[in-house]
Amino acid sequence: MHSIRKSLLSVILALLTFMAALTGISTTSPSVRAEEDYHLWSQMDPRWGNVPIGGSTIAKSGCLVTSIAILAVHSGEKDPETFNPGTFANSMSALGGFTSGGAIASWATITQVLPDVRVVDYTQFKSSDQAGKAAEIKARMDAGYYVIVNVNWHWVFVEGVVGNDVYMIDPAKDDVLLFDAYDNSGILEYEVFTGKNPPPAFTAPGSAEETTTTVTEVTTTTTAPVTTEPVTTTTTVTAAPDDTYELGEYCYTGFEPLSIYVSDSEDAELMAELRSGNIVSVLQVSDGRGLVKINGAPVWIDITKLTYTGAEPVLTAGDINGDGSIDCYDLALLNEYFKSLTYLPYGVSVLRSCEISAADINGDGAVNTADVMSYLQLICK
Ligand SMILES: [Ca+2]
Ligand SMILES: [Ca+2]
Repeated sequence: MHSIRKSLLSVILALLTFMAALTGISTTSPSVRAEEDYHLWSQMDPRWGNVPIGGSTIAKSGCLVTSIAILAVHSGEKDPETFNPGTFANSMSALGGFTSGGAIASWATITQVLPDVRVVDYTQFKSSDQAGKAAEIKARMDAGYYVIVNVNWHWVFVEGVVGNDVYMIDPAKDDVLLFDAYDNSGILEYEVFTGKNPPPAFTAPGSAEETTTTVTEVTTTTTAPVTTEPVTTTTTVTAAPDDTYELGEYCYTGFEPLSIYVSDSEDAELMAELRSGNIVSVLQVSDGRGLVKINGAPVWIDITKLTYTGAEPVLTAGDINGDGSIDCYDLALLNEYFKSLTYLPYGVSVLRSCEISAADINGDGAVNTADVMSYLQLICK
């Protein structure tokens, strides 16, 4: 089963890599910086470009390492005079933090090196257009988090959002506007991090010369209150009747993982952890708790922490995100679904059941390699 999933992932990876080549992720020439300004940090910088990460180097595979190093300085945890992508990579390597391919082996290792930096979410964009994606990033940053965006497997640090413009620090390019430098079709995923301090006020470069509208938007950005995680269903419902809650699919939207234990006893075994965006199916409700089945075993969880997904939309075959077209966004969701099968227990999913049904693009009742091939034929024609 795993080998099937692996081969599926390989096919999707190959396609997306091909698309990345089309959209032109390029590298810039190495350059020595006169002053230590982390805004200019490049993964190709000769001071650390050859520093090994697993079997690779920062220059070859260190875009995420460089982006996280930028985050550590930008958020006030580290001083750029004594810390940079090279020192960060060496600290990670000392803890076995990289795979042989140069990927970060475990998010926890990042936090061992940078105690204030923690991965709290890794997710697909829900929106398919620039405005929607910019709004998603801004919402996370207004909530006090940092965002690093994945563009066709290349990672860039987001410094701020003004209107629909997403300003980035790109380890491989000098460009600052995300959607000018990269095609929207490749901007599909992002990772959310904590930092020592919330994102500092951001002013778009040259904004003094911009229009009044833009300046107003900057003001909105800089004065937005920093809030804690937006758990939307934390109200006490002990006294609420059970018919308050519908039976059906619920989504967990909190940033912190929600632990599910086998029972209420203090030494109960951890059964699963729900992450933001995970879907569970509630079969029964009692005393503010919902009965779900995880790996076939019934367990009660706090339904007040979950959000009812509502009635199922009617989705046409192939259109997983229901935006009316069948494209790489749907294929990316299918990719995410296949990946999730390797780490989520049965009963927890990244997709709603209606979305899984829509992923069965050839309508044979199963979601598998044949559907991936159908997507590839449709998208590549
Ligand atoms: Ca779609
Ligand atoms: Ca199928």
